[in-house]
Amino acid sequence: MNDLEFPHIPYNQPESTDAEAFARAKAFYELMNARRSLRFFNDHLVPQAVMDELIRTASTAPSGAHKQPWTFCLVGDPDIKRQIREAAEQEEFESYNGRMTPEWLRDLAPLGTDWHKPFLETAPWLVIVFKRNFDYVDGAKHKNYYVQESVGIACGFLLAAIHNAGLVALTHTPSPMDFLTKILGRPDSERPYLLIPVGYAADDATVPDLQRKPIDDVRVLY
Ligand code: IYR
Repeated sequence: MNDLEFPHIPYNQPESTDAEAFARAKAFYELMNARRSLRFFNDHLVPQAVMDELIRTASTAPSGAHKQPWTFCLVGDPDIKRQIREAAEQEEFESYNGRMTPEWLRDLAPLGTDWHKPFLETAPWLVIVFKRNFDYVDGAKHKNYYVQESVGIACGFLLAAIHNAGLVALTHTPSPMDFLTKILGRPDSERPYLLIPVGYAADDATVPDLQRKPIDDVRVLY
């Protein structure tokens, strides 16, 4: 007997040989290596049921003390998307015209980004991820742990799930993001973390021709 809130139960490790593990690891790498951030969406409406499965996947992420300190706001309403676009473009205009350092603007130049954000209206869905710094339990504030890490991992799961479903997404970080709290009426326990437009790629969509670092530049073996 124990009085843990989560009693421990046996874990059923799926059977796998090293060869199967390698084959699956390689196949998943190839799938994920084909993922790209997309800024050009078509207006095909992705069913909400698809989005719900993606968000369920994101919410399987590990989190500090299993507090699951995240909220995924799923926005398909054209009027709310327009409000978000207008507010984001105002902030981005300020960022591109004075708030970002010359070095930052030079680093962004190859990506071809600017303050215009039409994808915030063309993408059928915007997922706005909020981190929950604390939760209210019976009216009392309870602090969450490793919120930044937990929500980052959940966003990684979400991006992988989106790609696996054959959809595309962009990790958009308008700065500052407080306007999202206001537009979406979120409580003071939450702060915006990431804005992710999701949909299908436009027929004429392009992506920057970038290269990924080879493994020897990112893995140090001890
Ligand atoms: N948030 C701005 C600028 C921007 C910043 C980085 I770092 C990028 O990798 C891309 C864009 C924008 O979304 O345009």
